[in-house]
Amino acid sequence: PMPPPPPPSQGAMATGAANHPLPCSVGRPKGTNQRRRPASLSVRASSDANTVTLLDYGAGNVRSVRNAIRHLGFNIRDVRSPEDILAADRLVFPGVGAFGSAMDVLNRTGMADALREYIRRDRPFLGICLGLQLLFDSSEENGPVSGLGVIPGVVRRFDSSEGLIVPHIGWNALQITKDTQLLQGADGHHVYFVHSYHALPSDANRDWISSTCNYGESFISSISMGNIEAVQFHPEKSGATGLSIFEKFLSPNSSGAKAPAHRKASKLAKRVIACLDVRSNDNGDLVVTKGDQYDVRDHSSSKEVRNLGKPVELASQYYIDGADEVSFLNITGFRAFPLGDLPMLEVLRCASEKVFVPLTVGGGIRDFTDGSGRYYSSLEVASEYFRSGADKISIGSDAVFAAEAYLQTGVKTGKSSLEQISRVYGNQAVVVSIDPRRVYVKSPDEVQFRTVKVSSKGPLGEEYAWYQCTVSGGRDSRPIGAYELAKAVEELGAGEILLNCIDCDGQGGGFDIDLIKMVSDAVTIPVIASSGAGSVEHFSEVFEKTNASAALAAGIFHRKERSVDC
Ligand code: 1PR
Repeated sequence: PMPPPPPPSQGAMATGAANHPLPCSVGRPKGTNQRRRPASLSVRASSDANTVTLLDYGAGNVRSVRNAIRHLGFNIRDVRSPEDILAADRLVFPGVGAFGSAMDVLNRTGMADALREYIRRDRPFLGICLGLQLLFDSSEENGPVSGLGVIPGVVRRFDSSEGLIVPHIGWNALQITKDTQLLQGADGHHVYFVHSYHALPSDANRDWISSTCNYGESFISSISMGNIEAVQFHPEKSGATGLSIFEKFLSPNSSGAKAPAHRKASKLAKRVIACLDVRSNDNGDLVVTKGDQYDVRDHSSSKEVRNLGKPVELASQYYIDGADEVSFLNITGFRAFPLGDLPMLEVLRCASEKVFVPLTVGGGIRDFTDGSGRYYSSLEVASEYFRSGADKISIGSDAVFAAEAYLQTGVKTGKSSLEQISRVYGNQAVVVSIDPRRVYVKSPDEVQFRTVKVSSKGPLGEEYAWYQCTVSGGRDSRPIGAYELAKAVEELGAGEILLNCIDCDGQGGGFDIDLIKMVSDAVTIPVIASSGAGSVEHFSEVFEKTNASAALAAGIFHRKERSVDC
């Protein structure tokens, strides 16, 4: 589930208000059947109508939920003790991390009993993602593990044995099964899901279900009973539709913000991702830039880094234009240590206050020892990105080295950045970015790597090509192909692959269909097609001809040739 948890060293109790060192100049428009009895708990005085209580049990980053609540004009009171739960007027519970560790914390702190009691009293409650799953009897996740036991049923993993892509990541349609205020007008709307586990409808829990969603099979996307609501999707990351749902919970008399007209398809939608390559220019300002085949310097005599605008402004614009996700790639992160890169962290903090769809950030995620000899693990680097507002992180160079080592030894050491981060944060939070270059060959026998028969022959009439991976932003080529890398990183715990192609980058001539088909047929995790979009037809083509789950583009949006929602 999203958002992901931080490293275990962070401690287990409520974290209090999100750390928020610098203000961003952001406008904030206003916008039962209890089955177990808890131990007795006293109740404190209750709060004012504009304050919502947030159960952040310290297992992860709930910055996005906080940002959405504040954006809708509400204050947040953090739960610090079980009594705070019982004193709440309105409780939001964005469960994060794995089911078992969440239940451990809730049981150990007495919050599990307080939650059961709060729910038994039918007090206003909104569970999000794991916050829905925990209401059930138990989960298979690293288990079986017992849940809160409020709703009958077992939470199970999606079955990927028939090729279903797991995690279920992306925008999928709600099918409303019960008339509730929360989901009024949301039938058929797409909302953002990211999860590998789900609860299934049954006779025993039928009365609870307020909507279902279809992914491989029909699963429970929300429940509603009296004042108890919970959703499997992320309203805080579901754009205007999600904010409208959230607002209906926060101020029940509102009709919610205006949600966009609903999209008709009733299956997982293909995503369109706006990408911002970010780096410091020669004056030291962090700018959005864009390369041609990864060369971001002007071809004029000045050779300056191309400056296409300010990162937060552009990200906000693409969100408003309808991007399904926004990615920031810190393209020189491989040089400098990103924790020293405070402007980039500040960009993330500010963007996450304005952008209510998933944010991915990549660049420089690796173990690192700084000039003073201080060692930072890649997990610390990733944690800093998550804390600053990222929903997913993307690893480039370091994943190539990890895959090479794995393919050489056949041993998963568990120590690579990819393995560590996906173990702690869940694989849905870890994207691997691949930067390959096409290498033509006359025959597949010429190389040990997987080749494709290319649609357009090479300069010497070659009919085949393999795709050689690179590191450090295309500067160094490595002895591994994109196909081999993709398979290896899937095994090491990647949740998604961002598949670039240096030859096509910035050219506007279309995606490399041969490459994308080869890789998206080879793995069962989602593949994001990237590089080369120059027209609307290029997006249609890549979705028709390959198994890509999403398409990412940069130049076409920066040049304003097309708006994201075209
Ligand atoms: O290796 O973990 O530090 O990560 C570095 C990250 O920065 C990688 O994800 C790598 O792809 C990216 N990167 C490094 N150098 C460059 C560069 O351009 N010089 N940008 C770079 C990669 C490629 C795309 C681009 C698409 C779409 N950018 O993400 O946005 O090709 O472009 P288009 O639609 O204009 O064709 P690490």
